[in-house]
Amino acid sequence: MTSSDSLFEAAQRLLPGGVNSPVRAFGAVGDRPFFVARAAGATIWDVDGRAYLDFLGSWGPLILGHAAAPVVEAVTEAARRGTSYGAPTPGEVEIAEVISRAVPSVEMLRLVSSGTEAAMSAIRLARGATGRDAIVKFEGCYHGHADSLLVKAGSGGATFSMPDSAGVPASLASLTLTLPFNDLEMVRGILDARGHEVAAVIVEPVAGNMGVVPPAPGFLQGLRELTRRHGALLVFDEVITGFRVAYGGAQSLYGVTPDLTCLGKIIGGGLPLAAYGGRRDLMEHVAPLGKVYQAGTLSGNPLAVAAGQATLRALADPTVYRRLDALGSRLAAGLEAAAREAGVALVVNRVGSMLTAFFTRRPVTDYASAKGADTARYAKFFHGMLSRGIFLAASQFEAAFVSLAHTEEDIERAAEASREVLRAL
Ligand code: KE4
Repeated sequence: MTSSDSLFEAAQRLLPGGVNSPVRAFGAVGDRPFFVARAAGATIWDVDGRAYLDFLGSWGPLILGHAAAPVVEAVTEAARRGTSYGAPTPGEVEIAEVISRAVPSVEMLRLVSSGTEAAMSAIRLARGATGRDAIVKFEGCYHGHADSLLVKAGSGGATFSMPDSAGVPASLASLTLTLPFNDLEMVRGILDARGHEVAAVIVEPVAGNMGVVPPAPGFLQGLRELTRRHGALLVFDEVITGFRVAYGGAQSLYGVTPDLTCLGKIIGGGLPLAAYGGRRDLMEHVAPLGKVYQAGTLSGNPLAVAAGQATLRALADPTVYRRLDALGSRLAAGLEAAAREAGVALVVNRVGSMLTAFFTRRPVTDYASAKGADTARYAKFFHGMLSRGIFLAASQFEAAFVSLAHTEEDIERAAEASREVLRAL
């Protein structure tokens, strides 16, 4: 069996950094990645036969766990009927109905193949519908790698401290105004001064890409009021939080209705499916109905839709979110107790089943305070947990996720491992 090391050597000759997405390279924790052979439930096995309890869940999509039976059956069945047609299918209508019922602000939507495409298209739509060019985003929030949004981004951008990517024209970046997350007064100031230029304010309603940072009380409501006052659109990037923090997403949890919503990850159940949608009067600007062009060969792909339908069907059971929250709460409490016992400064931010343990003693409420965390300590923690068979995000500035495949015993095992690792830090 080819080992992870030999695979990584070969991969580096053909793929930049040996990976197809930067954060997978383990660069931020100073290591080389393992290569996955297979996964089932909450466990991943690498090509060298090592097993890991998985708290990454493919960066969020795997809320049912790996190879969930309903998903595997649905995808297998769909594949037998063909994989892509370039023509509409019943599943696209069915999943659109499920999403619109779950997230009522999404009166109309367009399926795409990645969260990047969803956010990029939502921004183009906002600009096309308002006739304005400027957008506001928040430092540390990540909305995929479209040029306009790869400015002071989180996730890989935060990890590698390259907030502004090479290749993004300054002329374009200058149309993106970035503000500190949770700072409503700064938003008020910018919109009072330049609100007439702003097409949209885009925000992760619960930030996941600087590590998990919940919205301060009133922050989202404030964004809603300020954007409405200035005729700017409010775009919730719920690629992580959609169907994660609640069946109706963060907008249902916090009671704030955006004009447009981006979805991804969970709605594809681990296959490439994402969406942008919202007010009907806005979505009617999208081609072929309107003049905002967006297209995709594999948009609404039948296999991805089948995986998404099976996943959303399982999440329609309201008890699942109580279970996800209970498991997430136990994991957070376990980490906090272990840190107290070891005398290690640790702040755990959590919303439901998404959480981040920051190696800092200060509250983490925005990008600046997140960046104050001790990333070297996080790297040691990551390695200590990995050597005990617990797989976390290979970066301090990402989220850990609990799935419905995790058991109380899994959580206890992770908490026990953290006790050992934090003691040894
Ligand atoms: P994708 O293009 O990676 O499907 O989605 C981009 C995106 C958009 N919005 C939010 C809130 C996101 O979190 C993401 C992608 N998240 C990262 C990690 N947090 C994906 C992991 C990766 O880049 O490999």
